[in-house]
Amino acid sequence: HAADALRTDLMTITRFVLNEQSKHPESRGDFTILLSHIVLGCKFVCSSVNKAGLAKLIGLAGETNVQGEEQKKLDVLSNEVFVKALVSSGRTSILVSEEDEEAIFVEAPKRGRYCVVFDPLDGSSNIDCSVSIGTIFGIYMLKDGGEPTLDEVLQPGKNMLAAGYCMYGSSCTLVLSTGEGVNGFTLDPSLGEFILTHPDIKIPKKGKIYSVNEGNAKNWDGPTTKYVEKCKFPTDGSSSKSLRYIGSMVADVHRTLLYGGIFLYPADKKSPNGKLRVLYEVFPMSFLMEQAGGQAFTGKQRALDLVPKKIHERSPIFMGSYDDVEDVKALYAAEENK
Ligand code: P6P
Repeated sequence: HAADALRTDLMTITRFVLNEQSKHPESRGDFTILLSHIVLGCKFVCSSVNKAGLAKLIGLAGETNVQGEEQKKLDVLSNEVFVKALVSSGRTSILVSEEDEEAIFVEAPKRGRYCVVFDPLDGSSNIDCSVSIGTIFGIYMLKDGGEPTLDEVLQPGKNMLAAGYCMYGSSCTLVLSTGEGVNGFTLDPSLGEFILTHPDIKIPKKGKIYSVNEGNAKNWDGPTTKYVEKCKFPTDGSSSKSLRYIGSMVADVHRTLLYGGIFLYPADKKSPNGKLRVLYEVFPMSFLMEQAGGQAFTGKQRALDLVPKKIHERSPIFMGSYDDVEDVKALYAAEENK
């Protein structure tokens, strides 16, 4: 009966968020409505990503529409879906998307109390070889009721109310934190519902995997070079770490969150601020790592303490198991004290 009870007592993401909402009696349910629109966007992208290969290979009707328009690139399509879903939710005032150079200010009648920063399809260069890709998002509350300005989204990541990602891989998995731990949900395509499959995710305190693009090694700074060296040739008698690098942030971070270890995209001589974007890659993933008991460091400070000055600003990042990031921090501190 227990198995039956489990099967019939479906903890969907909507029910989960409503439970969270019930802990805040003052809540008006706006956040729940906002999240339901983000979830809708993820379901759409999941369906499009899964069809993309087929559409491309066998020229399904979707490839060019009746007006003979070229099929939109999947990341452009995904962006349009998320922007429309978020604006129509009536709960947002400012949107920052990796796909749009300028922030989107929602028209007055449709405005709400939240700002959403997102990468609608991160890692989209990996679509053609069917490597997992994902949507990454973070949610801020408007600081004050006035006319929304860009300052409302140039907040440190520690001010985020929620963050998450949806990974489009062998299954469609949505990992979410609303500030009280991290939970993972898997899309059941037969129901069209995200079901709680990974309750209360905690990252192992120390891991056996490091994840970095070794091809950039010649341009790394001293502490990063020393750290990677330690992973490969440990001097404390421990065994070497394994290298796992997929090149799609959502996939590399998801593996790190579940298995432990460290994901790093350091600064290098060519890109002194690294490659990953602060608002919609570094902050949401750092938020999740801290909520899961790990940490995230930029080489100079706690990642979530960064105050971005521009919406597409980049930062170096070291994130994952608490002890592994501590090792990186010690090497940067030693460099500082030279
Ligand atoms: P590199 C994908 O293009 C992306 O933005 C992230 O998803 C990924 O972690 C990173 O870039 C990979 O960059 O330079 O190693 O190919």
